[in-house]
Amino acid sequence: MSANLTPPADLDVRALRDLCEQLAREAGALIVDGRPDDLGVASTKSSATDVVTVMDQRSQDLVRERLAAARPRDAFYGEEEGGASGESGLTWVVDPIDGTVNYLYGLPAYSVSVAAVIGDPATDGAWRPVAGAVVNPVSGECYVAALGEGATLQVGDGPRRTLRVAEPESLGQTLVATGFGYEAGRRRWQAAILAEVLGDVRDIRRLGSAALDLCRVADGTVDAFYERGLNAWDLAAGWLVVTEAGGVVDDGTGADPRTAMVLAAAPRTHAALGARLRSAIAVVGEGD
Ligand code: LIP
Repeated sequence: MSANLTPPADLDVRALRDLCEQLAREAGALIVDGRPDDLGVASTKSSATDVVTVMDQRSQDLVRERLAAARPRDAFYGEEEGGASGESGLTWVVDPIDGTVNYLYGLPAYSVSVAAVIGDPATDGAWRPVAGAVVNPVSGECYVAALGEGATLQVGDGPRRTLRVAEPESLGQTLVATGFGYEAGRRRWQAAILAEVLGDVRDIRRLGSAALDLCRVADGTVDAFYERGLNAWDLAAGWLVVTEAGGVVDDGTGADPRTAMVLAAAPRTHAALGARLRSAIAVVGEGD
């Protein structure tokens, strides 16, 4: 039975959003200002290219410490070591550096993603974001959203701009962001799907941070995003930023987005790209 994902009536989603923003900004500042000159690979996870740096762990430790003080009854679910159960029904889902390879190489496309979700992605399949923030600490872009409250982008100290997804005229005019996994066999499947789709869209962009890819759908700097292999921490905040900007985010079949597939776009574009992806998968095969 899926968990009850209706937020409690007294849940202050605006306060949760503000806390997401505060934590994402603070952790973003840490990973830029505290980056060691000799930054290297501290360890690897699913493959030799799935890297962790000391700053991934330091960023997550900072966010977790702040949450332990501010929200001690909530659960915590982060990309790096150190999850924790809770009893409030709310879980904080954190990617301390989304786009770690970009961070390691010094490519300025990485982010800190912090979200508050109803349910617990660590223990059951059903969960939904109610507040989130994604910060690119190099560009100064700060995307925030709260359930029913819209989504905004602030760059540096500039004004907060309300976000609305773009709706291109056709699939052939659609600029599509996507990403590739750390496991070679998954990348081969992703490349085969892309080979099927590429001729039917405007072009693709591969930025290297799913959280930022999702936010770019919300701000209209890309028209759509899809990727197989994302985890809750890549997805949680960006999912809400897109839906609060008028977009659709699901697994390509109408169910909640999950590791098998995340597809995000304005409604008509979502339907067209979803159909094209399904036909591509019918040709290439389901993959793993
Ligand atoms: C990354 C995602 C990206 C995906 C990479 C990786 P990480 O997250 O944001 O979209 O293509 O394979 O999963 O590992 O940098 O947190």
